[in-house]
Amino acid sequence: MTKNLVSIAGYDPSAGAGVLLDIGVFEHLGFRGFGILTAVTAQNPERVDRVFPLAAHAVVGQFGRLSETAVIAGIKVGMLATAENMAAVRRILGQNRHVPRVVDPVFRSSSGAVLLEKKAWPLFLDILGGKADLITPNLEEAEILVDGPVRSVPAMRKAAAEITRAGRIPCLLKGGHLKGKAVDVLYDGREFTDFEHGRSVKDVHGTGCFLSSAILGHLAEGRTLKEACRLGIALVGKAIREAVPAAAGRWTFDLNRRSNRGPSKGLGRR
Ligand code: PXL
Repeated sequence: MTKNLVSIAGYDPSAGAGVLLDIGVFEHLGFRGFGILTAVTAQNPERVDRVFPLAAHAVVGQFGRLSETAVIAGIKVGMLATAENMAAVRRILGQNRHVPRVVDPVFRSSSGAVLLEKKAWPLFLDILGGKADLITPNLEEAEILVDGPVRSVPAMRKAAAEITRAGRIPCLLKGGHLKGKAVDVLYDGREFTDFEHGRSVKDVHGTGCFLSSAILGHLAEGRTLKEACRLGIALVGKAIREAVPAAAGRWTFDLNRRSNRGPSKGLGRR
């Protein structure tokens, strides 16, 4: 039977990021995707214009009714919007220790919009600590989590270990924006694994959402953490190569590209 994975995240109407993208990735990997909304955004590839957070009881209510009847095989957490939602999600994750859980710490959009209220940033590892199997910060998010610069591979190792210690969660620190080679560093609490990959010349929206969802899918298949990270990184790399232009010099994933007829022209307006 098809297994069910849940994304608890924000709503980007274009499916470039957030719950809609996550569900697309889950389905691509052969799962059924469920979505619990934490916030609705008004955005396009140029900017996130508005964030409309949902109340924490709306998040709890969505998950509560869903889990009464559906068997959930894994949970991915993305944009949370508010400290109250973060606390609500802590309880949800705590009640679902038996399934793989991946947390993508979303603080700001690539265009700079605040996607988690700033007062929640220093509390992130305290509140969600010990409640997941993996946390997947990029360099900027790692700098927020450790409150200091993270600009080199040695600094990434140090930060990944610090995040794992403070958050009691294994950490995959993504170095895609690093000067020099692109390398992601996994620290599982015992050892470091480096994943080197090609640097993308495309600025693709939603790569963090995509990767965390793909890793969750591979964990739910029963893969080890290291193997799930390796497969997730490979899949997002392939999806970036197949991404299509959106607007404003940005690109968007197109998981159906091979089944579409003819070359994709992207979202198509300008
Ligand atoms: O890529 C971070 C992100 C996550 N979730 C939602 C978003 C964005 C960025 O815009 O809109 C809903």
